[in-house]
Amino acid sequence: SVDRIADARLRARVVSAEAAAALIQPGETVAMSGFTGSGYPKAVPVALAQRIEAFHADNLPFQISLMTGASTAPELDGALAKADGIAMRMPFQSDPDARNRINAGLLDYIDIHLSHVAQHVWFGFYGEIDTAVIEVSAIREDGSLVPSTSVGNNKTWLDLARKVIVEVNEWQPAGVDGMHDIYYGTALPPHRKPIPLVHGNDRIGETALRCDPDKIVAVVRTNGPDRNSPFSPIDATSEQIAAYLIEFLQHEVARGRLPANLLPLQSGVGNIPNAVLAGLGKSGFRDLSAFTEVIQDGMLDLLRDGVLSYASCTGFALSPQANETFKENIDFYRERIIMRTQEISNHPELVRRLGCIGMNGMIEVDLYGNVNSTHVMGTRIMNGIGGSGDFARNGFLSAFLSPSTAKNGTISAIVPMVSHVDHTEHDVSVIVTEQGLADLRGLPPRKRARVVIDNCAHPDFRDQLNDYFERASRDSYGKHTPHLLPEALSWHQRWLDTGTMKA
Ligand code: 0RQ
Repeated sequence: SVDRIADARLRARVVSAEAAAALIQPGETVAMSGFTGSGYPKAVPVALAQRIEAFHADNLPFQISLMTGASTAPELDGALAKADGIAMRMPFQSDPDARNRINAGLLDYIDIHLSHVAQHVWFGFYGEIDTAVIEVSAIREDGSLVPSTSVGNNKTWLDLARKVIVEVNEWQPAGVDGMHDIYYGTALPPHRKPIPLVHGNDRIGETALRCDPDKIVAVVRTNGPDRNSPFSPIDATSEQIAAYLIEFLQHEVARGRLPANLLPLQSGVGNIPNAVLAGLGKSGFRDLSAFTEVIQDGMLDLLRDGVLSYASCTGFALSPQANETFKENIDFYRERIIMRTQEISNHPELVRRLGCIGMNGMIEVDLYGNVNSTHVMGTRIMNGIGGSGDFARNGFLSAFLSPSTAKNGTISAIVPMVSHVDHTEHDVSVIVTEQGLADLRGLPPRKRARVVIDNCAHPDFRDQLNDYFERASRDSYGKHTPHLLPEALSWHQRWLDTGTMKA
């Protein structure tokens, strides 16, 4: 087979993962590839975790600041968190070990919009990047780097890092070459120009990443799979939520507010978005498109069946089975999938121009439509805001989806006041639970409360919500957005004290 490292200069720099990890020093800011479990480095982070553990065994300090595209995998976030090797993490994670350390107050986590990451690093808000560790699928003869299954912030990391370690992963299909679109036209204010992308499937960049070969200090060969966690089968609750959302989209088409093939879809990851995608496949829609961050199983099926004509993304989150399908049909998918840097996949200018339809999960929503996507009981972070805010604020419309209760029915996802705000009432168009859909567009606060309670709340909590809202409407200091401040967060405190939000 053809050597994936076609550049002889860089072939001469192949070393072991341990030798590469030895080039990373305590206190460094390290920027790695990886987005929702795809395209992250497989070997150097594990070797780095071992190096850190050896330091700690000798009572020597060793921690890094770690930046990526989004969440990664046990071999990256998990290994480094377990080794107590991360001082600061940004911008998104979903690893149980990292999450526990963050919530124990041992690891500093900065949760920011995914579209902000590259530009904030360029602006200098996070200091200098010492090392970039980037997985690629191949190195071309001219030294350019063909990304693997995610692009994320790799362009920025390669441009800004003082030194670069490249992992070349032979497990990734060689046929991804040609799928990527790396835009090199970004500049810093005041020199920015419009981004020349008018249709979601326009190509505006190059198919590979550039990197000054003098900065590449090590190349490591790997052969390992992406995280590829299986999806649980679609349950009745997810299916019901999906059905309400799809009915709403059909209604919008009938009213002439959306074209018959909708507008480019953005979809979060998880069970409910997967159910929405499966539902779209069965609903008679054709010629749809996706301008989103992540492609998960359901989108591959829609592409295969011709329901979706193309999908633009920055990474994948596939089950092992879907990954096999992807690899086997890579030539088909390469014609229909465009992988971009995350500053472009999530760019507010483009999301606004294209009129994306955002569909994301949430933890809880309040009577007025403020959404908490990240913090359980206002204090324990789950994952992070990810890209949901990029699409919620800037899209054509934005739907937030959740079961109406959590933790065996002890928690209402509809609360008087959210315990943490990720998406303000100004950014939220539609709320969907298995009880129904609340269309908040064009409604003032008190009318929003009415539809949220009537359409979305679980019957077990409806009386309690009505009671709060009625007393608030009577006794509130202001009657625009009525609240009883001493009670507004009492549901959360009650759950913490008694294990249920029920009064
Ligand atoms: O916890 O597993 O410990 O029981 O939250 O909840 O119902 O499985 O739903 O996987 O879709 O996650 C908001 C977290 C929903 C996700 C969130 C608990 C629940 C469970 C997971 P357990 P479910 P999902 C594109 C867009 C932000 C990022 C984003 C998310 C766990 O959608 O991370 O949108 N969104 N990115 O028990 C207490 C509540 C709860 C609750 C749920 N009200 N109170 N716990 N849970 N609701 C992708 C990227 O940006 C990369």
